[in-house]
Amino acid sequence: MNVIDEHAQYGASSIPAGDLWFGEYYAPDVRFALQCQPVAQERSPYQQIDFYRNPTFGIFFTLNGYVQVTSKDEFIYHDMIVHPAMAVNPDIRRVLIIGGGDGGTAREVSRYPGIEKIDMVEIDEAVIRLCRRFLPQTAAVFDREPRLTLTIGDGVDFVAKAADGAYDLLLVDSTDPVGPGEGLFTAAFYQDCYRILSPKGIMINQQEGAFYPQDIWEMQRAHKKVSAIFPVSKLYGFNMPTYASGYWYFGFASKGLDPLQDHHADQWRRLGLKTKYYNADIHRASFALPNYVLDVLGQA
Ligand code: AG3
Repeated sequence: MNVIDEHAQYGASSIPAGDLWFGEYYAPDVRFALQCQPVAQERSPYQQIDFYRNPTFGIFFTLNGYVQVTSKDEFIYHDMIVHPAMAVNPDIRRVLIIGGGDGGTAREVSRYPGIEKIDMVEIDEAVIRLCRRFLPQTAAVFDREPRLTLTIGDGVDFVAKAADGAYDLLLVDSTDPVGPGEGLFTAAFYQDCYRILSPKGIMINQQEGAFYPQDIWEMQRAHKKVSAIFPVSKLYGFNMPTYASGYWYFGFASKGLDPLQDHHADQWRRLGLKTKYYNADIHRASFALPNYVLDVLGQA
């Protein structure tokens, strides 16, 4: 288990001995830890779900021991999964969110008046139920968004059954490729994603980190498969304090639109959306990759 109960050992710590810590291993010898109070735990048919409270990060929850969302930094992830694609194709009307049971991705999508429908398919109702109760910051959207249709089910089946060209934007807000998220990292799934996108369609998918070996391996596999199917397949990064190495990536894939050449910065700005992380400069900068990341992708 990832929860560790231990004495604070570093420096002249103000943390009293015996406090409870949540720890996530980034490598067998590297662990990120947050002092915590347990809030709720549930073992669903799909995964272990744990909610905690930490003074600095607020409420946070983990799936199978991996941090998913914290109150403090979720704005970064949710800005970055939604806004870049919306600034590339301002005509996006029909959106499909796969996963994202906390509601943060749906919340950001719902801010666009031009969006006509938001379909969302989440495999685990327990994530939604617990987020509604403990994380209204992200989950309140479920109770107030009339354009949103929530399906509890398997995203892989959902896309397999969806009609050709049915969506302008797919947001794959998945966990890591272990457990219920696994199918969302397969070539068959990406193939269906391609098929159900309109000609100006864009797919954004959670594509891991590029620093620790396990994350690198998963990033490489995902990127290779997406690039084999989509003519445009790029990676963009963002600073995520509670994910491994503090830096994380999304894949941007499309049938032709390019995230930089087709960036409609002025049109996006005119919408007047207030964002705490995303802006036009961040949009451009996020697609610039460090050499070691290019190396991971075989593009060095
Ligand atoms: N989705 C999971 C991001 C990856 C987390 N992985 C990790 N910590 N190893 C977050 C859901 C936000 N809506």
